[in-house]
Amino acid sequence: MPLSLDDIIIAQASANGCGIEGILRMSGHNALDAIDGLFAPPINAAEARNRIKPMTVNGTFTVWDDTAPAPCKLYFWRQGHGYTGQESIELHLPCSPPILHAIVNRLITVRGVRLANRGEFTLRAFLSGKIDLTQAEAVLGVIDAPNRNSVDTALAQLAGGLSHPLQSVRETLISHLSNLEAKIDFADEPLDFVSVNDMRPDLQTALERITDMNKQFKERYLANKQPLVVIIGLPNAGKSSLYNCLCGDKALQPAIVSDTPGTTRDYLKTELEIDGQKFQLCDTAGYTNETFDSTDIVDSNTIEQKTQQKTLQAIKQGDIFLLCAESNSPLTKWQKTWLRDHKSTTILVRTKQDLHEQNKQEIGNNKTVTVSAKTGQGIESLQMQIRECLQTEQSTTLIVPATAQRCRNAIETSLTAVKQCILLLDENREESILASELQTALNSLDEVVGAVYTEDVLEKIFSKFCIGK
Ligand SMILES: Nc1nc2c(ncn2[C@@H]2O[C@H](COP(=O)(O)OP(=O)(O)OP(=O)(O)O)[C@@H](O)[C@H]2O)c(=O)[nH]1
Ligand SMILES: [Mg+2]
Repeated sequence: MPLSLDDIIIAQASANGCGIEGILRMSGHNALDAIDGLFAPPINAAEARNRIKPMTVNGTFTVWDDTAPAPCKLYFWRQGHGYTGQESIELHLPCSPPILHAIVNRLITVRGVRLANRGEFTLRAFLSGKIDLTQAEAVLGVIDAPNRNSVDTALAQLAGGLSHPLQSVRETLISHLSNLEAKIDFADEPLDFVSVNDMRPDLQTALERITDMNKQFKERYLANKQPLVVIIGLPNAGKSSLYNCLCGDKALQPAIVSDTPGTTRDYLKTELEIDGQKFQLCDTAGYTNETFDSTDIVDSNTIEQKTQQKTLQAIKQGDIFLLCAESNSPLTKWQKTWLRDHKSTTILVRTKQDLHEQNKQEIGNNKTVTVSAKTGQGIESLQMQIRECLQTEQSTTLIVPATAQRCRNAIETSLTAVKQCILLLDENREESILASELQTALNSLDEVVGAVYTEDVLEKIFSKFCIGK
């Protein structure tokens, strides 16, 4: 993929085949000179390049010297004003494939113009600083959008929905990083620097913005993959019975149900669909206080430990959770904490309703459903709650899939680094350590907007475009 902005590129921007209008698009330094003598009336290039507004001229284009010229409308944008940020032209002609091909050939063979590569117009817009990488991906998002929601998302991103907050956070980080570096470099000088503590409110705002972006990235990720709904709860809470009930005849194999606590050891998964909304349902082994307290998956040998590891694994991948607790049981400490921390993604399922007349009072404002896997009571209402939960998680997605895929880890890294920097600030740690965290956060955000990039990354992004975009 050529990264040079020097040569003039051309491509057909309208669809192939016959139609009412065919569009040829050109971009590059002094692109207007390439059609000199072919477009009539002649354009005064110096005058055109002085105009602030784009110029439109109705005229003709000499396609073949021995034939009458074709009617042609010319649009001209001077340097810095068009889509690519370069001098650009569009020729709107009758949509006749022989005419369009002949003009392209003529300009290539005798005027030194080059055929554009896939996405090269958008690549130039990026290289000349007109748009950042997230906006370039949004262009592709608009072209590829399968439905109205996707178009809305892509247009919002193209309009700067992601670029503006990113830019503001980057400016904050750059300003504090340079302040810290100046303090380190001129530690012995009697200079007046901004106090390190003054960084705190700015970093807190930056953290909130990155957290919000990170949430959007996660939501897009969820929208792209089939969401995983995980059933969790204490041993014997009725999880496997609920799993079998929700799966009906869809499960390849039903989960084993027994009154011995700890029956389920491994986890089972089945693909289900509620009103067209697809997801995977996963049954897990009983989740205990000990599992909840262990911060990560540790090496373990006993069957119990291995079982708990499996549950932790499923939870890590889960998007929505059905926390099962028997209707008459008080909630344990971890269940209360879980419900508080996963409010929007957890449905509290009170099980075995047929056995208990009185249900326990619920806490907080978590979504709750009381069910009986034995009689089927409440199952339909639970299905509706699951569908609603999945839809809420997906409807707020503001990021096009390509950006989410490329940048998810980078946003996460910057989030961790800014968090860490605030912690270190509270511990009064030295400037060099704070600076290192800020640098990490900034590097990751630079990757997202494309302030730093490799040719491989650009190749990957722009090769997905069509020629002419
Ligand atoms: N009456 C009644 N019994 C139920 C209901 N749901 C589950 N049970 C019984 O409760 C016991 C435990 O059910 P399971 O579904 O195996 O519970 P679990 O949470 O998967 O248990 P572990 O896999 O051991 O963690 C079994 O004897 C079930 O028959 C229900 O809605 N009504
Ligand atoms: Mg079970």
